[in-house]
Amino acid sequence: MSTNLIDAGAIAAHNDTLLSQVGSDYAHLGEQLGRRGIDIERVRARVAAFGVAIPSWGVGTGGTRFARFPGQGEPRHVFDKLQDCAVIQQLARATPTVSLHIPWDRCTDWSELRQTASSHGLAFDAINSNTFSDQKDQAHSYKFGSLSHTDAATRAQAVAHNIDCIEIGRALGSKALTVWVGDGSNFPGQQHFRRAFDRYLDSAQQIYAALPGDWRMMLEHKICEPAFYSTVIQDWGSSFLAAQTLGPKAQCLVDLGHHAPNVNIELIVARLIAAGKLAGFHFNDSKYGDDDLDAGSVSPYRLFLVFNELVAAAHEGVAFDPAYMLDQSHNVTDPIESLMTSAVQVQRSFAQALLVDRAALDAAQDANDAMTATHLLKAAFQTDVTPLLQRVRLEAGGAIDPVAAYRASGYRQRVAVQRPAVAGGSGGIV
Ligand code: PSV
Ligand code: MN
Ligand code: MN
Repeated sequence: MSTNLIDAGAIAAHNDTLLSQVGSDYAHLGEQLGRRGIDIERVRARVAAFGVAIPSWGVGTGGTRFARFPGQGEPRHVFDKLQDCAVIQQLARATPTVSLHIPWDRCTDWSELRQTASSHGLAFDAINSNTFSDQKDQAHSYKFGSLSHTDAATRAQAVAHNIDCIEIGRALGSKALTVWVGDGSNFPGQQHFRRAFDRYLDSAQQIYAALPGDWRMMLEHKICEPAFYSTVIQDWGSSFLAAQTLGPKAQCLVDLGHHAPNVNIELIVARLIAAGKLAGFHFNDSKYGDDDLDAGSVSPYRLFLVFNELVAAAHEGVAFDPAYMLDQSHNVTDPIESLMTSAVQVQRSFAQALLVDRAALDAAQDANDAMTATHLLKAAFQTDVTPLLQRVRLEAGGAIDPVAAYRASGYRQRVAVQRPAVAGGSGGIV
C-alpha cells in the first residue's frame, strides 16, 4: 500500500475513542429492532456485503460552466485518482470498485493500473465511454452528436471509441460498458427525431456486437444537457426501446439527476426491474436538474424509496443484479469527504429499506390501507441505523467516523505537497 494512505494505527486509535459508545448504541438498536421482529445481525450481514462504485472523475474537484475552483492536492492522473479511491475505501469500507471514464483516464499500461488497483484492494466496475466532448486531434467533432450524428464517419469514430473502451475494460477486469451520449438538439426542427434515433440504434448495434458474452451494455438516459431542446435517449422509454432492440445484454441505467423535476424515479425502477432491464444506478441528488449534488443530501427519502423497490424485488425472488455507482460533482467540498459521506448515505438507504416489514406492507396494500402502508415505510426510514453502519465499518477495518478520521490523518495536506494546484479556468468537469 502507498505510504500516503491512512495509517492503520491512527484509524485504530480513532476507533478506540468511540468504541464503547458504538457498542451501547448498537445494543440499543438491536433491542429496538428485536421488538419489531428484526434480527440486527442479519441486517448487518446484508449491509456489510453491499458496495457502491466510485467514479474516477468524482475524486477531482468539479465545476460548472461558469467556473471551477480547484481544491488542494487534486489528483494529477488516474494513479492519483486510484489512490484517493483507496483512501475512501480504507476509511468507509463501502466502495470496493472504481469506474473509469475514457479518455479522461487514459494510461499507457493498463496491466500496471490493474495491479495498482489490486494492491489498493480495489477492482474495476463499468467502464464509461466519452463521445460528448472532443479530444485533442480528434478527426471528427461531436458538436452535433456522436452515435446518432448525421455524418457516417463521425458515427464510425464514436463506435470505434466504444469498442476501444470495451478492450480497455477487458484488460482491467470490467464487465460492463456504460454509454451516455449528449446527442440531441437545441432548436425545434434542428433534428429529425426518428432518423436520429435510428442512427443511434444502428451505431449501438455495432457496439453491442463487440460486447463479450459476459458483459452488459448499460444505456444511460438524460432529459437534457448539453442538448437543451431534445436528447436522443431522453428518458427510460427511449432507453428501454433501445435496450430491447439491442438484446438481452443491453439494459437501462438510471442516473437520479437525469429526469424532469418531480418524476417518480422509484416507479421507473420498479418498471425496469419487472422488464428485466434495470442495469443499475448513478447516485447523486438534485434540486433543479442534473445538479450532481451529494447522494441523499436533499431528498434522502427518495433515495430510500428507490432502495425500497430494490429490496422488495429481491425479497420477492426477482433475479436482477444492479450496478451501483456514485456520480456527483464536488464543487465546494473535499471530494474524498463527499464520496465517503455519499457512500455511507447510499448504504444507509439500503439498510433502512431492509427494515420494512414486507408482510405487513403486503397486507396493507391488499387491504387498501394507505395510512398503514405509508407508516410502515416511514417507520423503516425514520430508524436511525447509524450504529449498525458504524459497526459494519468497524468490523471491516474502517473508521467509525470516516470524515473525522480523514481530517485527523492530514492526507489532503500531505498529497498537496506532491500534487500542484491546477488553475481554475471555466467550466468542465474534471
Ligand atoms: C452525464 O451527465 C453523466 O451523468 C454521465 O454519467 C457521464 O458519464 C457523467 O455524467 C460524467 O460527466
Ligand atoms: Mn451519470
Ligand atoms: Mn449526469
